Amino acid sequence: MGLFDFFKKKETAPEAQEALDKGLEKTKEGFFSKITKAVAGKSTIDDDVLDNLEEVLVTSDVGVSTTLKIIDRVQSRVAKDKYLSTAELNHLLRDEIQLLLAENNSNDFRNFEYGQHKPYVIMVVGVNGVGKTTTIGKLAHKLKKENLKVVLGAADTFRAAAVDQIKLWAERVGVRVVAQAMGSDPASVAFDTLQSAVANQEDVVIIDTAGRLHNKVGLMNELGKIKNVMQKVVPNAPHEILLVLDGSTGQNAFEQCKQFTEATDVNALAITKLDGTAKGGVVIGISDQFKIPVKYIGVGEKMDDLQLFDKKEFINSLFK
Ligand SMILES: Nc1nc2c(ncn2[C@@H]2O[C@H](COP(=O)(O)OP(=O)(O)O)[C@@H](O)[C@H]2O)c(=O)[nH]1
Ligand SMILES: [Mg+2]
Repeated sequence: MGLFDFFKKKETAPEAQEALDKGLEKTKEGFFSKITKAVAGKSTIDDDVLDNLEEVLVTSDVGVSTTLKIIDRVQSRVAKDKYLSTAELNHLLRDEIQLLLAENNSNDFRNFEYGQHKPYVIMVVGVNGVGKTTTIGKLAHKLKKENLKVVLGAADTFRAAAVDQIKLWAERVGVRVVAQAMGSDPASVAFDTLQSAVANQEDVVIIDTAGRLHNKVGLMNELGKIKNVMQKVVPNAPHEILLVLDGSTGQNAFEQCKQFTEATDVNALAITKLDGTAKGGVVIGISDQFKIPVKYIGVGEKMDDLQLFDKKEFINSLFK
């Protein structure tokens, strides 16, 4: 298998499917109980049902603009195939959401130029607590299982606990980590990490960062400095700027996505904590509204609970 063929492989292993189904349980429960209420006493999909459906989607954190697009699509289907029964609503919704996402976000993660860079450098950004370090640990585990040599950079030097936490993950997973003392310059940690990765011929570098969203300029400067220093070692690094969003925060995740994409060139998203929330609809809205692919989803706290995101599988699982 080539260096990054792993990313191109579809993750349809039964365990992964099961973990996805389980991870989306709470979202499903919330969503379908609301839909059941929305169609109560109705046999066909009429304007009342559509109004209720709109409310269901908005309250499931799909976001207003994506909800309106979905309702529009359902409405045209209903206009075309008159007297659609409410029993057909679930399938109709599933199909229209899948079509919407396929049209609006063709820029899928499989199109990134993986194999071409060694080391492949990933800079992980996002506010404090969203799951950056955990996602890094899980991702390192995945890559290591594919026999890739991975090194982590502890560039969240803001809190002592952050450095300890990434060291702990590195130990559990069995990969190398480069760290300095708490309070040291994050850019210097990133520099050291890249330099040693080149010297050791490692395949993937994953740099953790502090999630301080003081203001846009501050964030831009902080991340810009880390990027500049990296480029002294690997000219086109970072190849991936992975923004981590906490799926359980619903609309806040949209807001953070907006702010980070304005501050830096985010080119991949990870949405975490879908297992603990009924707000999984956020993945649909974010996939639709930002032209940046959701690359990973987190469905639990354990090492194996990170999945490559596949729009079609995700929606299928939601409507299963
Ligand atoms: N249930 C669940 N918890 C998660 C997931 N990802 C991260 N967490 C938890 O979220 C908390 C914050 O994670 P952490 O990686 O420290 O966030 P960071 O501050 O962005 O680095 C930790 O308790 C993690 O175990 C996930 O996919 N599911
Ligand atoms: Mg952290």
